[in-house]
Amino acid sequence: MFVDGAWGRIFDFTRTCDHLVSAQRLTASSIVSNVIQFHSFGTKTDALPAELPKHNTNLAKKLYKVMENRNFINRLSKFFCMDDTIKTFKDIPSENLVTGGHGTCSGCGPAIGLRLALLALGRKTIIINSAGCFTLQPTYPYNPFKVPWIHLAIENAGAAAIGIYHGLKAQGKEKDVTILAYIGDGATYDIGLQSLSHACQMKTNFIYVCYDNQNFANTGVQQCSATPEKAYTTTTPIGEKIRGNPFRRKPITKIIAAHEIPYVATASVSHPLDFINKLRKAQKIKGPKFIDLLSPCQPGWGFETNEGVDIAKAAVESGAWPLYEMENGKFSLNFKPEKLKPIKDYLFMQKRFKHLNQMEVAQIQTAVSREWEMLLQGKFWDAVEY
Ligand SMILES: Cc1ncc(C[n+]2csc(CCOP(=O)(O)OP(=O)(O)O)c2C)c(N)n1
Ligand code: SF4
Ligand SMILES: [Mg+2]
Repeated sequence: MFVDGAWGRIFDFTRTCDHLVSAQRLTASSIVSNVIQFHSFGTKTDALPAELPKHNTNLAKKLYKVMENRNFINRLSKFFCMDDTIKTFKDIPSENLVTGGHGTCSGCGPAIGLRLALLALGRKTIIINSAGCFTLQPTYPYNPFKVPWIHLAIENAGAAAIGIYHGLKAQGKEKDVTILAYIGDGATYDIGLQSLSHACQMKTNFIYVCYDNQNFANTGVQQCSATPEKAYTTTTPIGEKIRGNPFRRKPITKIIAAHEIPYVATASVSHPLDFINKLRKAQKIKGPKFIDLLSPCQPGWGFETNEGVDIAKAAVESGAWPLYEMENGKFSLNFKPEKLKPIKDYLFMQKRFKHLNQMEVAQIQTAVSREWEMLLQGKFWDAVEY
C-alpha cells in the first residue's frame, strides 16, 4: 500500500496538523497514518481500532474531518503514492451481486457492464434504471439483483437520484450508500437529459453510468443522438440518398463536463479494469460523476452473441471510442496505443456498417484520426467525436 519512506513523510505531514495536536508528534503520526490506511480500506473513522486511546480516536476523527473537508485524502493518497487501483483480474472484488435469470439478450454488452459496475461498487449500492432494455432485467416477480433496484420513466433518472440522495441524507445514511444510475444512451443523450443536467447542477452525490449501445434498442433499434454517423438503424435505413444516420453524435461528455462536475469519463466493457477503477475512483469523489460506457448491442449492431467484447475492444483500439477522463477539469487519455488500428476493422465487424463504401469509410477514418490527434494534444474541448 505504501512505498518506502511513506511513513516518514506521514510523520512530517503531522507537523502541519500541529494546531490540532496537543499530543506528541509521534502519536499524531500514528493517528494520521491510521486514518489514511482506514480510508484506503473504505472504513469509516467511526470504526477506528478500539486499541487507540479514546482521546486519540477523537483526534483522529477531527483530523479526518479536516483532511476530508479540504480534499486532503485524495491529495495525500497521491503524495504518499498510495495506489489502490486494481491491476489484475484476480484482484477484482469477487462478490457477484447479479444472479442468473435476467431478461436481456445473450451477449448483451450493457448486462456485462452492470455486472462489472456492481463488482466495483459493492453491496451498499442502489441502482436507478429508467425505461429501456433494462426494464427486462428484473421481470416481476423475479429479480436477479442482490441490491435495491428502482425502475422509472425514461426521463426521470436524474430526478430520482436527487430524491434518493436527499432521502438518505435525511436519515444520515448518504455517506454509506452509493447511488448508481445505470441508464441507456437514448434516455441519457435525449429523453432524460434535462433531469441529468439538473442533478449535476444540484451537485447531487451519485454516479451516472450511461450504458451506451448507440440506439433506442428496447423499442426496436431506432436512431438516437448517441448513434454514430452513417450507422444503419430502423429509422435511418440505407438507400441511395440516405446512407444510414445523417447526424453527428451528440458530444455528451462535453455537455456533462460543461456542468463543471468533478468527474467525467468514457469506458468500455472490453476494458473491465479501466471501468472498475474509474467507478472506484468515482465512488470516492463527492458530487455528480458521469461515465459513458460503450456497450455493444447484439441485435442493434448486428453480430454474433460471443463477439460483443471483441467489437468494443476494436472500437477502443481504432480510436472510435477513446478512453479518457476529466478529473476536476483535468483531461487524461487512458489508453494510448503507439498506432491506432484502421477504423474499417471495427466497422466491418458489424452489420450496421456493412453498406459503407470505400469513400464513406475514408470519411469516417479522417474524422476519427482528427479527433485522436486533438485528444493526444489534450485538446478535449476541440476534439470532434465520431
Ligand atoms: C417519454 C418516453 N418516450 C419514449 C418511450 C419509449 N421507450 C421506451 S424504452 C425506449 C428506448 C430507450 O433507449 P435507451 O435509453 O438507449 O435504452 P436501450 O433501449 O437502448 O436499453 C423508448 C424510446 C418512453 N417509455 N417514454
Ligand atoms: S437489444 Fe441490445 S441492449 Fe437490449 S438486451 Fe439485447 S443486446 Fe442488450
Ligand atoms: Mg440505447
